[in-house]
Amino acid sequence: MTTVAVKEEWKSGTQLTLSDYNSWYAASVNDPEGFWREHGKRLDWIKPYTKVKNTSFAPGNVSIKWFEDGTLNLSANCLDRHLTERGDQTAILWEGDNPEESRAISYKELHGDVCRMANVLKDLGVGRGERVSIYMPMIPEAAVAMLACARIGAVHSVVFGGFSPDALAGRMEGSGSKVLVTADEGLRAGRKVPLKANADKAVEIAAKAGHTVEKVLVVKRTGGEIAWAEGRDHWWHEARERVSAECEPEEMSAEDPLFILYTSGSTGKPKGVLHTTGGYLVWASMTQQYVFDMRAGEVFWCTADVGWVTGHSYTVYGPLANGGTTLMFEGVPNYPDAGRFWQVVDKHSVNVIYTAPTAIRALMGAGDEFVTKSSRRSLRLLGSVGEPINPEAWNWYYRVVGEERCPIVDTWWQTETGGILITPLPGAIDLKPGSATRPFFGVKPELVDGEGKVLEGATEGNLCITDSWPGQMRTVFGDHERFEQTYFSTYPNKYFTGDGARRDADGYWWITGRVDDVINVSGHRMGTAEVESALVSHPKVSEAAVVGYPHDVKGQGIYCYVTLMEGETPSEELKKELVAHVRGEIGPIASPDKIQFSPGLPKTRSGKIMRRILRKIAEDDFGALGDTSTLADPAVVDDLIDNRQNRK
Ligand code: 6R9
Repeated sequence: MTTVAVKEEWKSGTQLTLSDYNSWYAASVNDPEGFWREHGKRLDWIKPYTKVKNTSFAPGNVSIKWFEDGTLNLSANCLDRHLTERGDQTAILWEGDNPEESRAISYKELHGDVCRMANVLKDLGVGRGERVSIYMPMIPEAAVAMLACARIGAVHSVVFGGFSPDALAGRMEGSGSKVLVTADEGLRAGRKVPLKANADKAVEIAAKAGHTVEKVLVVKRTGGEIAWAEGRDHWWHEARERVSAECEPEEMSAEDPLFILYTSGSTGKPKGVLHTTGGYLVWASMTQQYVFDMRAGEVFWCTADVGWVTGHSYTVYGPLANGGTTLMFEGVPNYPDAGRFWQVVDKHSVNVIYTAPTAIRALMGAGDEFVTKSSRRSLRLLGSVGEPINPEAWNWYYRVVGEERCPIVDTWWQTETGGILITPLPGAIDLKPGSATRPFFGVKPELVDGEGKVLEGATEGNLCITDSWPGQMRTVFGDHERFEQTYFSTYPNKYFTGDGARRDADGYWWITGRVDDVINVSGHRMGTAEVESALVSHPKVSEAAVVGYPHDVKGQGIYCYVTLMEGETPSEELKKELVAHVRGEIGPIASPDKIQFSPGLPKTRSGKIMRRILRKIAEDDFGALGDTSTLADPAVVDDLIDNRQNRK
């Protein structure tokens, strides 16, 4: 694959050069203590830290603390400290689902809104350290709610608005949220999303499980009909009139929890990834500045929903911590048509767009004309995140969208890492389509084989990180043992990412995808175990095995092998019923793409389903099934293949 060398016009004078990158990187790994002592100063601390790094990946004693004796408030860092210099500058530029609707909110206004929401939350009984769930559409009030929690020292748990009532209930229970912030309805591609109705159901489901949600704060978005529980439900637009627009920020310790975000793993229920205040914000703001070469007065657009970590770090916290203008988009890439992204870019003179390969592939499929009829002159940098970007999509993004003017930053990271870990710095690092290139400051990636042996040179293996960085997650909420077990037990003394990667002869990193039972569907993480448990909760299903398979637009699609109960008959109707069932249990993002009824599943004699084989069959790769000798009943495989071939 050809390298795209740094172009002269990518260098800005504010950005680091390659030699800066090299010397900063060396300093960051040789003397992390000294490096971060200096860079932690990018935040406003109430009480400056004297301790910098106190971290251990040792088995049985994993403990991660950064800047631990410092105190600060995150919302003051994102708002108050910008007021004198840029109080009237737009902080949030909101573009509605409807192309006629947009709003610009200045730092001053945002500060007032956040203070009001903070006071309302206090009136609803929220105190320091308590959890608040946020189930919102992409409207500015979602960011206001997050910042308001941070202001009063409450811990937010944002739940993606596309999740089902069941999923929301589980997350409210898991985080112990007594207060929920939601909206009457969301709006996506002209269709209404019944958020409050879902929230009502979720509160009921949680109540049955013994968890009481005491208060629901409701933002009016569409004005649609909703049910109302007197005493429990409160309108935001009414409550805000009763409180002051000033709210003193709470002084928080750097290691006080900031947020919980649930994410899928390879086993069991989603984990509550916990991030704390100081290290997280140092990481979000520093990566925001250097990866996107942030420049004053620019408009930065991260297309991710605030329900995902990318929306936390790069729609809300990174841009605001640095005093930038962040664009928040309520809609979808192909509504009213596949030119929407580029219309928004032109309308708001967007300088940097940060989106996912799945969106790029979908727009690429719609044809170049949707792109070429826009100007896009304002764009100078393109970002990609969420899944590996195939070189074809990379090239289209580079050539057609960016007209070879704009560098692409392919950024690899995870909910667990808080922010970007492997990425090019534009203007410094030559690009290779499909490679996330080089580690960010302080990040020490390593490749190991299945036994944990460290692999050197140009090679491929399992991706680990050998030392802590400030943005790293601190624990799984309420379950530190699961944290250690999940991330630090496979390869002792290292953080295991769950991804596979290749390092080439130039030291560039190429992420190859998950090596565990997590699949990546349109950039959304999905545990195959979650989809399986949704399927088997249907009364007609006795067993299910779910794997990913290559999908042109989504990256991976969801392929389900389903064994029915005795006496049930496979049918197209039943397939539809199962798809609807999974959507109801988890949400539309978990919709199965293919269901294959399978009277038997390939199992080892100890009863373990051999997913390796199921993956191959789903990929139509029948010749490469590998060793099937350990199967309890090898004939099952032939049946599955016959079935697959007949049904295509
Ligand atoms: C930020 C985010 C994390 C998983 C991660 C990996 C995949 C993310 C990627 C990428 C290749 C990239 N991933 N960025 N793979 N290249 N640039 O997406 O967090 O939702 O937790 O997903 O996404 O597999 O392990 P999250």
